[in-house]
Amino acid sequence: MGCSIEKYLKKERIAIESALNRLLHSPKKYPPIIHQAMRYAVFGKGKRLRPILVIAAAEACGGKASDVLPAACAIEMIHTYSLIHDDLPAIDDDDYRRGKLSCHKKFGEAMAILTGDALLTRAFEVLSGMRYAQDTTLKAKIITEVARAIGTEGMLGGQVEDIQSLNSGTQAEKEKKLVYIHSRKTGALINVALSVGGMLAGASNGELKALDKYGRNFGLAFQITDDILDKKEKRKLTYPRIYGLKSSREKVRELVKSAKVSLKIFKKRGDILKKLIDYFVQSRI
Ligand code: GRG
Repeated sequence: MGCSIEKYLKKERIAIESALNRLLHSPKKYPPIIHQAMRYAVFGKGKRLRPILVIAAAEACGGKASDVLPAACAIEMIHTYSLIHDDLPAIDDDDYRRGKLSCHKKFGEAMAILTGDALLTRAFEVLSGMRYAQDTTLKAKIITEVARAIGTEGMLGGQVEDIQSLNSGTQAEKEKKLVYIHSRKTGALINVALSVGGMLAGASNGELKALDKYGRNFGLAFQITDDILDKKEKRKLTYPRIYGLKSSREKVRELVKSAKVSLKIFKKRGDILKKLIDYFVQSRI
């Protein structure tokens, strides 16, 4: 695809946001407060990285963006749920998210917990209702993979370890723990976004393996970049804290390089995925 990445992102973000608007209940639907809170949290200044990865992966495998939009929106709903719960006083205690008050600051803690639950539930309802995935075995596989990626073996497990992590042990032990946390807390959803896009587009095993490799490198590089840029980082265990900024930037560059190598199988169709890692990771450090 020979278009600039900014144009591509603008076009896909418009498509994603209008699909989210269709897939989320009306703010007037009873009980209105929960539907208003769900929309409040979803329609902030989000980058829409994960749904864009669903679309780009599908396109790299010969699929169409319009066919994967509901799945892309489901992934964004799950991501938004994780942010709402992460911001709660009991976890990260953040007052602002996506350029405005965090969900619990706007709607209260109880409603924010329920809003996260509601988005998670709605995401699976959307995945189960996907009309374009005629193959019910494939649909079940996708639902299982998403559930696994965000459960205790994935995103939730990473979050648990992150909350408990201590800055102790040897460098090697700390790095092992960091990779465990990042590959689950941040990486698992990024990875499953790519594989859902690929699976819906009928990707071959080789293509799915390539997306997995790209996703692993992308997820880790994205999290290290976030930690490099986040001056208010409260966690004890981060790459910059263990290795310093210079080595962390070097690590990001290595991961980006490896991610791009894994895209060879897609030839020209992998160009957008290449541009995405440059845009969301490489160009930010
Ligand atoms: C389920 C209790 C419970 C908690 C979930 C896993 C989790 C807690 C939270 C993950 C949220 C988080 C802060 C992950 C770190 C990864 C990260 C950099 C998230 C922000 O993603 P962006 O930058 O955000 O893509 P936008 O707003 O652009 O979508």
